[in-house]
Amino acid sequence: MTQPAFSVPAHALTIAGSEATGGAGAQADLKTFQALGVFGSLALTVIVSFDPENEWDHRVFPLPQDVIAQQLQTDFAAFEHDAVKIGMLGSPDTIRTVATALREHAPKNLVLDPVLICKGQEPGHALDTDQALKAEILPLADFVTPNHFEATALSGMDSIDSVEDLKEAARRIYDSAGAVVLAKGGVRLEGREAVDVFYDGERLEVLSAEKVGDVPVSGAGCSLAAAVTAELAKGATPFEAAATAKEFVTAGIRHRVTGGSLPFDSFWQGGFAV
Ligand code: PXL
Repeated sequence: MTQPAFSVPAHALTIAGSEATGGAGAQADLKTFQALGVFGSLALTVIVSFDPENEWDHRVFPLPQDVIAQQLQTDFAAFEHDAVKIGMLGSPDTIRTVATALREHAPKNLVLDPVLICKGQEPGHALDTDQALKAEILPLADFVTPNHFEATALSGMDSIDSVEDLKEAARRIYDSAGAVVLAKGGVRLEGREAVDVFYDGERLEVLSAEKVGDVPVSGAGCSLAAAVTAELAKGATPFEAAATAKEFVTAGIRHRVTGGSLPFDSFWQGGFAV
């Protein structure tokens, strides 16, 4: 009889929100883990459903704290994760619940995508949540992936208008948080290249790729952080993880999903394999 071929893939957990269309959030994270050969677990924090009758505005339904805590209990009891990603937490209560579990289990390779706002939301709509994220989760993170807006907020800079500004933001965030930083300029900085800055306290690197269009693609940020998480889970160094994640994101944006009724395109994790 043929022996079954057991697999022992690297294992990553995402603590994130559901985004019903599948472009962003936990769906993007799990698809990214799978595309990069990593087994994924999920603890769901909120359920987001864009409202098609109200300009696809965000409807955010937070899950009860005991439901979130129980998922974390299950996930941490089930596996020793090689890396953990934090996506949308959504409220100060959830931030406390998640921080408690993280302090108790101290997972390796904690990657924070500091989701302060999503496309279509106003900056500063939930300052208490932003502050709780900074106070309770950021100090636990090993790696943080702020976008242009988040890098401005976390660095305390007035604005980020150039690659030099983005480098300065990455340095400031590293100095205050002690986590490796991959700060994303994306389409927000002028020029033909989409530029991200990596800084680990010693090595400052600019990662760039030619821009594909000039509007953000839903799920690109989630997928970048998830790709960093997957690569760290497999044993990559932080810089190797950032470089592969940049390639993964460039491919997913190039192969973006268009054609539905949404007012934006969606990231395609299948693009990397094409
Ligand atoms: O892209 C940020 C993001 C993260 N997580 C969830 C989201 C979004 C944006 O829509 O809905 C659940």
